[in-house]
This record gives sequence, structure tokens and C-alpha cells, in this order.
Amino acid sequence: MPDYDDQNIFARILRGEIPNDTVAESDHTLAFNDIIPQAPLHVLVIPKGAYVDYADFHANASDAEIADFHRVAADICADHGVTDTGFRTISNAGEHGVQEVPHFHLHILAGRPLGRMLA
Ligand code: D5M
Repeated sequence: MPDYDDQNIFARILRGEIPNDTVAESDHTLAFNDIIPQAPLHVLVIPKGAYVDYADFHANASDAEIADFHRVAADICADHGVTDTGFRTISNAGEHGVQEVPHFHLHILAGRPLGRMLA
């Protein structure tokens, strides 16, 4: 796994160097609208800590950070009323997962039929 790059765009958002469209914030977690939305609801949930990807976060974050992260993500789904109609969560990781921003994030997509993900 590569070292954490503290110049990645989500690190810069967390430092307040560039703006974001915040959806939710808690002690350990920030959620904001994706700048290139792929669905009517497209939120990115990120930990405030410096974790490269899904594996790094779940191996090295505290239980409090992990619980907080998933609580924020689940609350966003509930608050936007998509738990009945359905939604998709995705975390791209590494080269094969085609992760562009090397700060762990979860995509929440909802608001339209999303189709089958796997061909
Ligand atoms: O997806 C990275 C995602 O990050 C992609 O959907 C665009 C989004 N992005 C990039 N820059 C911004 C800013 N500044 N605000 C909001 N969203 C942004 P990945 O899973 O890494 O391929």
C-alpha cells in the first residue's frame, strides 16, 4: 500500500484549503456531495483520519472511528429516504479498483435505478 499523500484532494478538503458541499459531519467523519454526481444522490463519506483506502482504514482506525464512519453513512441513507427505494455503496481501492483519490472514501449512490454493477 502506498504511503498516505497529504496533498490529495480530500486531505485538502479536510484542512479547509478547498471548499466542499457538506452533507454531514461528526467527530471522526465528513460527508459531502460528489463534484461529478453519477446519481441524484451521490455522497462521499470520508474519515477525518489519514487512511489511504478501505483496507488501511479497517486495519488501522480505532473502533470509534470505524463505528462513527458507518453510522454517518447509514444515517445519510436514512435521512435521504432511500432505504426503501434502494441505494448502492462503493469503495474503490487500488489499481484494480480504479481509486482516483487516495484517501479512503465510500460512495453512496441513490435516486435512480442503478442497474447491475457486475457484468
Ligand atoms: O472517486 C473519487 C471521486 O471524488 C469522484 O467521484 C469525483 C470526486 N471528487 C473529486 N474531487 C472532488 C471534490 N473537490 N469535491 C467532491 N468530490 C470530488 P474514486 O473512488 O477515487 O475513483
